[in-house]
Amino acid sequence: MTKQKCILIGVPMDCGKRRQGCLMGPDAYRTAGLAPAIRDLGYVAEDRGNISPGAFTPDTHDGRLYALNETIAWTRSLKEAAQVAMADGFPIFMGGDHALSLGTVAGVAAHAAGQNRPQFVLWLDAHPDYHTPDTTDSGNLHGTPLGYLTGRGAFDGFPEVEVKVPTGNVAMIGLRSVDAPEREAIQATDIQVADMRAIDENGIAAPLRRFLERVEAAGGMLHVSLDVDFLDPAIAPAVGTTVPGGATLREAHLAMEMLHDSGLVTSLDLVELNPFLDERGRTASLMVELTASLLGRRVFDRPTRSYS
Ligand code: 4U7
Ligand code: MN
Ligand code: MN
Ligand code: MN
Repeated sequence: MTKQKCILIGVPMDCGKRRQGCLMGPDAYRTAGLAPAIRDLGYVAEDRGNISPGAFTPDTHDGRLYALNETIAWTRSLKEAAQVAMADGFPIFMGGDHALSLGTVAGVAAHAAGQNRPQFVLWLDAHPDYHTPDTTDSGNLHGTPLGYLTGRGAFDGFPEVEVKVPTGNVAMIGLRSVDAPEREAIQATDIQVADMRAIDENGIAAPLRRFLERVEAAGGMLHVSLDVDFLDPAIAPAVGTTVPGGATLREAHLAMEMLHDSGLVTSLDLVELNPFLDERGRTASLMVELTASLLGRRVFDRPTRSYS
């Protein structure tokens, strides 16, 4: 990516699931030094502070879907904020839980359409987050953003997704917890999937390279949505939905390094960090390190200093 301005946007959204704590995420990233790490790499980093949802009718929490009104209010304001930020630079959304992607990706995709460019989405996550309000058992809306963004099912009350992300423009890497209705639906699409079994067998580089080649060939813009639970809980404990058997430290860094080298990434979500569950800030710090890799931090400039 060209050395443009990085725009940090705090999203203290915590209503996408019942377990609370993600609202502390933005301040944990600030404390862990996200902005200085970005500046060290030669970028301008502008922290625009936290955004908030617009007014909404307080949720009664007795319905099937948890915090529906609040989630809709966040989605509206995030969609708008994402569109504005895309016009100014490279937005980094510091979450907040994964329900924030309902809004960020909708806004980013609307911006891409205005540029006449196709939007691609890379979902780095243990989960596909491909539910609809009808298929979710938990009622937790952080499990639904890709269902919403691709136009799957009815999302009553949510803003219309004018610019849907075609399923063929989505890659999910790191999957290891997929609910039956998600599995069935995904198998009927052309979504590119690399679950942990595939990563064990072939490594993470092969599926990522294949996806990046497709983004490049299409002249696409690429949004990366990085869920903390993509990582193995042994290295990233600060998340409510831990699933063993996740990406290793090097798999995650390699993915970030390849994303940087592609020059294709145009926006980023950092989601699901729950600082209340962290151990001396190690997960927040790891997420900062991964962001630095995505923005070009490296050991040596390849290929001149590579001794392979
Ligand atoms: B996350 C789950 F049932 N699928 O719907 C659900 F396993 O943003 C988990 O990826 C969703 O952390 C996880 O509640 C959402 C569950
Ligand atoms: Mn997720
Ligand atoms: Mn997840
Ligand atoms: Mn989660």
